[in-house]
Amino acid sequence: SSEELDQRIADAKKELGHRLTILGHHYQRDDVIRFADYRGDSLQLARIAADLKESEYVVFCGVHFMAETTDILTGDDQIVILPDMNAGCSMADMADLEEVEECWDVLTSLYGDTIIPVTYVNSTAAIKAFVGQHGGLTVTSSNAERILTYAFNQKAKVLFLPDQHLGRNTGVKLGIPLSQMCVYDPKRMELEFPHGQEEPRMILWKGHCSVHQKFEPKHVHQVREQYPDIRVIVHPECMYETVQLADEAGSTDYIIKAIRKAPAGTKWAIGTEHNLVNRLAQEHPEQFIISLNSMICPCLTMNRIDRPHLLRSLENLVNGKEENVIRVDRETAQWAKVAIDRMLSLS
Ligand code: CIZ
Ligand code: SF4
Repeated sequence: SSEELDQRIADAKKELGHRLTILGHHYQRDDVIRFADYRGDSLQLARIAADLKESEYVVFCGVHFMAETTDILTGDDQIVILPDMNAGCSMADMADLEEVEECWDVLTSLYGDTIIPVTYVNSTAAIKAFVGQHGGLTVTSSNAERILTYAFNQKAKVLFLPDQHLGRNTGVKLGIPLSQMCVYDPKRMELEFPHGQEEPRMILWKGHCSVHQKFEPKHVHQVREQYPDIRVIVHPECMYETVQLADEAGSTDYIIKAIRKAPAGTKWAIGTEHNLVNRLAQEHPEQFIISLNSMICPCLTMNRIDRPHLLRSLENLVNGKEENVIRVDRETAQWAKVAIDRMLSLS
């Protein structure tokens, strides 16, 4: 039964005591995140883990690339476990190393040594390592403007991986016209110039988040028609046209803080993952909160981490069995860490 499951998870957690830390991403289900010692976005969680020297095990309730980042930052100090190995990220999976190497060849043959690669932290460790090896760095949705500004001080052009939307939205904020952005399609190994063939300053990888892509301009028009005084707030993984129509756009942390500090009675339509929107609505009964898209927009892979998977991971550890360990090979980890550390030193 449901109570039994909760009880067994609590018991296993208690038995492991300080040897265990459970991390929970904001997009996790309510019934899982309840058991997390810490909640946060992907980078906050990895940094928390790196500071927790006392625990042997980190059970990461989130998706694969986040567990990798946690392993990269904790090094040999902790063993990182992902309760379901199928909890991937469709966006991270849109850029694999071979494709990025091909792209790099195409770009360097066209533009020589004028490009710096930048990758959103929502990418595999292999891509972060590639970026680290080629003089680049990682970004998150909360520091993208600062990091891109730095990148453009290094080189004339930026290759932005793997989310075209975060890349485009941030570039526009920095004043780069759409006509100076092109899109690299890894399937066709070709550059696309949707806004005219000017010399590009940003080359956007043709990747996206399947969840945030579901928030469209028509949804902004619909909620405003229904609630004329509503504020629309979206994540910058949403498409450019949606972000332009919204009142505000920002990272998960930005959205949470905006809701917290708004006067009671503010009406909000939020364009981000369903579990987080739902939780914000529960935690803030003093606000009126709906999803920007009335169809439920969950991250299916985040939702793969359910109580049975969490329980299995914990009971395995109680029995001395380490299953679903996420360990990035040390060479990849070392270069990925170079890319992450460059970002952290600027944050
Ligand atoms: O969309 C995601 O997966 C986000 C915002 C992750 C994170 O925590 O950076
Ligand atoms: Fe990946 Fe999107 Fe899910 Fe985030 S919400 S883990 S970017 S698929």
